[in-house]
Amino acid sequence: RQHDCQVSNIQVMQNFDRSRYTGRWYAVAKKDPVGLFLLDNVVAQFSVDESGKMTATAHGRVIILNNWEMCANMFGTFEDTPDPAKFKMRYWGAASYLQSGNDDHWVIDTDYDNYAIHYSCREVDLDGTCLDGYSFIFSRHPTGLRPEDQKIVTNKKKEMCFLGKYRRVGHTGFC
Ligand code: ODT
Repeated sequence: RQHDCQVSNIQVMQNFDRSRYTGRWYAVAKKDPVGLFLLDNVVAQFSVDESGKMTATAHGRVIILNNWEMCANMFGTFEDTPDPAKFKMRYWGAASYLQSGNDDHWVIDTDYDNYAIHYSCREVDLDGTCLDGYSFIFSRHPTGLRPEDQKIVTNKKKEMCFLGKYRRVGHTGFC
């Protein structure tokens, strides 16, 4: 039941605390959606505003118009849902030709100080599994995940049915 790949059965972070989640997160791995956007050098910065709403900025290397490489500066606002770890993320770019949209944004697991696991399913199939989704593995450390966090992350990749679908996200200083 836990690994039946039903999007609605995927467990998310219990008692998610958005204020402990604030600050910088370095993407270390990513499962791409159809029509991937952010390639590498991806860093997200989460904040909580005066009214308690979560917001974020992110940057990353992208290639647009087939061959133009640039650093995309992105913004996101998060709409709360009844589950404290599940949000709707409205996002847009600093420039109009960058991607924009409204995605689910789920925090699957985090210890707040070292690792975080994000999940978004853009399209749920008729059988309840995810047809088009993406996921970021984040670290507080630009150098990557600590060895002790790696098995937690591997287990969660299995639960999300994304095991084997991630690629490493490098940090080369491009952005
Ligand atoms: O890169 C892709 O292929 C799809 C992802 C595009 C969404 C990027 C929007 C970022 C908006 C600012 C929010 C930052 C928070 C990021 C945390 C997780 C990933 C969206």
